[in-house]
Amino acid sequence: MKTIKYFFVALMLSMAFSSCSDNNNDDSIIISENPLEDFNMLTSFKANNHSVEIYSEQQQFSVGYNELFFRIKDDVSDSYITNADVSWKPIMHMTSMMHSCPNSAVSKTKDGSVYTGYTVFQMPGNADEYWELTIEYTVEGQTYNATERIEVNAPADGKKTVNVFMGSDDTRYVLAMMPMTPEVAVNDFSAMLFKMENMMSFPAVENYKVHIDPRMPGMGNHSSPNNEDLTFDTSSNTYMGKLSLTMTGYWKINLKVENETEEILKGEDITEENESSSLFFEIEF
Ligand SMILES: [Cu+2]
Repeated sequence: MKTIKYFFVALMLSMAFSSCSDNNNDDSIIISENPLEDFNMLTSFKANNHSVEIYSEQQQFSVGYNELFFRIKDDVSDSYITNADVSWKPIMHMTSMMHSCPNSAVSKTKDGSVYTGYTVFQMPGNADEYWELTIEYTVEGQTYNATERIEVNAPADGKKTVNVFMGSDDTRYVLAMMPMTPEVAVNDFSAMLFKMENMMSFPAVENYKVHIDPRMPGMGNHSSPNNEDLTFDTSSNTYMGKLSLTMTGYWKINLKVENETEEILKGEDITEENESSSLFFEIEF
């Protein structure tokens, strides 16, 4: 979100400057600058005489957490629809079943034509199985649907940033790492945890705890000092903690998920005999 906020500030500043310049050539006023031009357009598709354009900072729809931005253009008037009521539903069509994934509600940004939300794809598509995104939007009392197949790929670097697991409470969970830019430092680190209520519903889980134990398997499985386990933050709905990375290279962040009654639902301690937890994220930088 930071990037887009800065971008809007920059856009407003540029408009302020252009409006108080002496240049009285009104043609120079840019009416329809794309507020998402610094982002990558992942797909664009047509339905109901509208074009739906989906953007991200990422290069592709990727397994794991995806923050997405989109606009809906009225192709007849060639203008973007502002302040529509929008919702969405990602569905994966597998050979034997269909399922959704954790995803947020869609919210409006400061630019009325830009809508945003996140999805956590827990698996990639393949030759026979694919994801489909349905966007439902209401404009002037009329509700439209637009559905398109999307390509969800494994992360380009092959690193694990999402875990789907069965807890010892016989509940299935999805645990996703939030994007970060790792540095040799004590980094802010966060994750989101969802319960798989059924194939279509993945409510966020609050007030659990995610223990972290980062290790470098290639270097005697050493750890690092000053890590902080992830605890639930109500304002962001994420689990936040500190990840200490003492050098560049490959790190395996071993995890344990603990519920409200301090019971470990999944994950193991790292010991001489056990060098890895069954639950982990990976970072290489
Ligand atoms: Cu699937």
